[in-house]
Amino acid sequence: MKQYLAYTDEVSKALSENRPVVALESTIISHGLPYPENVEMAKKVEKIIRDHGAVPATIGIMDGKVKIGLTEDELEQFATSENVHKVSRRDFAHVIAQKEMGATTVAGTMIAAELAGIKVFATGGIGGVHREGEVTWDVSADLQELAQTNVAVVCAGAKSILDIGRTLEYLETHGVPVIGYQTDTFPSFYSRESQFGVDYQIDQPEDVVKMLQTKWELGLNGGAVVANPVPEESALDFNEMETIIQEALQQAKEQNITGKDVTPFILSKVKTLTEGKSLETNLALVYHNAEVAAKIAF
Ligand code: PSU
Ligand code: MN
Repeated sequence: MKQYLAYTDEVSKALSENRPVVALESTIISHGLPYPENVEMAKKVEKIIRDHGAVPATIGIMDGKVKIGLTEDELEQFATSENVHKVSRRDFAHVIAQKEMGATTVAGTMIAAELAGIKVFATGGIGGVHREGEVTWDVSADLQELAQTNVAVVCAGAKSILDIGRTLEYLETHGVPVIGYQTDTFPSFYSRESQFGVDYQIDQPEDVVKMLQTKWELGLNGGAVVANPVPEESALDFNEMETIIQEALQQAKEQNITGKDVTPFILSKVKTLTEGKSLETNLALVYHNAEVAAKIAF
């Protein structure tokens, strides 16, 4: 397995010295945000993690290797290249075998993080059960990865483009704990609230660590969701977002967008419909998640 992993010096040193490392995904760079905001985000997120005493490991696939940590030049390539696959579990082996470029989703990044021995991962929001998922069966592979892979994902909840209730049901069925970091409400990405609660509110990073260590020492495999609401000053109104999301979903339907194109399509429509406000919120919540993940990393 080791022959497929390639570390940057910074990450390899941190891991060998048992220092805290935070994994970061690359789908958000290649398919989640527009250029140049994507590369600015990628660099700033790494800086925030370093400023909070941990080492960032942005994960992506290139040259037949899973890169655990990317150089600035590689970040730029993920931000600008046209031919970057969106890599979830099912795509992982093919993209490595063909030596193509692959941006890892939450699921793909969790796989890589576990292989590298990284326990904490920061992102924007997880994928989930899509609205009308009972008809389309569109359920993100992120959920099944959380069911089986031992990595904690710090995120701003699940976007209300999804069916949040069914997403939480799926996680419950698969035994994935949903922790509210300093909140008892499951956040909906752009907003701090939703109609749903969390399983447990935990207020201190060291108590999140205790819970994760206990889970994994007990052999209870699988990940955990650490839901961290977007900072108040950057949050958008839940009801306003609902209207905009309805519109974006309608356009996706009319244009027959399916499969892995659904999430990027809706994100970009929401950005247009909010005149860029959603992009600012998206960046703010990613930065906040990076900070909290750096505090939790162990
Ligand atoms: N949420 C975001 N931005 C993103 C994604 C989710 O706010 O870019 C990406 C993540 O990489 C996530 C993926 O793992 O979308 C889920 O895609 P799908 O629904 O196709 O599984
Ligand atoms: Mn999907």
